[in-house]
Amino acid sequence: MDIHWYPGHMAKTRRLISESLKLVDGVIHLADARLPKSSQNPLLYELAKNKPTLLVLAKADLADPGRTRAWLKGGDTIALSLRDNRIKPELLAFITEGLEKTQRRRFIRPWRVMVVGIPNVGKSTLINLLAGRRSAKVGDRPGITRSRQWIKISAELEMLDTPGILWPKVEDRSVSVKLAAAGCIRDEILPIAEVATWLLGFLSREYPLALERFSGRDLAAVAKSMGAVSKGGDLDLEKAAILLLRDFRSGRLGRISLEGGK
Ligand SMILES: Nc1nc2c(ncn2[C@@H]2O[C@H](COP(=O)(O)OP(=O)(O)O)[C@@H](O)[C@H]2O)c(=O)[nH]1
Ligand SMILES: [Mg+2]
Repeated sequence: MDIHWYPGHMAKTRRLISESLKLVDGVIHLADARLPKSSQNPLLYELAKNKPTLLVLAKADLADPGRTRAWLKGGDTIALSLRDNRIKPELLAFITEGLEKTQRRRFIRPWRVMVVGIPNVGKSTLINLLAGRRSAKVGDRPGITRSRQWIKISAELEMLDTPGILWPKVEDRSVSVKLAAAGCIRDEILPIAEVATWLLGFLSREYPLALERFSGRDLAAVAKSMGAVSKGGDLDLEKAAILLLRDFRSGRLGRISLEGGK
């Protein structure tokens, strides 16, 4: 395995999430629509085995709509763009209806939920969207802080103000490279040129149109087309990799999924 996590950190995160889970009626497991499987951490289903878990896929605006549709088929999942405020009623209905299906309604207080997901999937964005103000803290910290607070979302729903942060589950290099390309693991963890080269190979096979504006399908061609040149005049492959990944992550290469149905 190429990626090292610190067991102490993982144990602490796990414990903090478990503690928070005791307080809620259900969990929103937030994952990324561009990699709906690899951006989940199945550990959550183990930690939350007694709690209904609702899967929400964010960043659907960046994902391939056909693949997202195929992936959602028959499942109890929703895919949406958290950058679009108009999805709020749909998301609220998905959460409350999802909870109502699994347990008897508690009339004494609103449903209580928490958001859990790997870094950068959109947890803070989701909390801010539902809370209607900038209430979630920006910047990740492992697990949940001690000073937990409930945010009132509606008459029926309250949410913990701090999300649970799980580390990505990396099974092998084929998963880690996808997570890296999507920005779900830090760029320092895998060599960026390797990630960009993998992405170029994937795009040439699956989304060749995305590469049309480059003169070829390797990093050197990307460097040439994007003007990534060092002071000495050599092609700067590292810079080309950074620019390519930036364009992929922002959707400038088109709506692309790295996995999912077809
Ligand atoms: N395009 C797009 N970007 C999103 C979406 N959700 C979150 N983001 C962006 O993804 C980045 C990480 O979001 P953040 O909420 O901080 O993730 P967190 O680490 O899980 O809390 C931010 O730049 C968000 O603006 C989405 O649905 N679509
Ligand atoms: Mg956050």
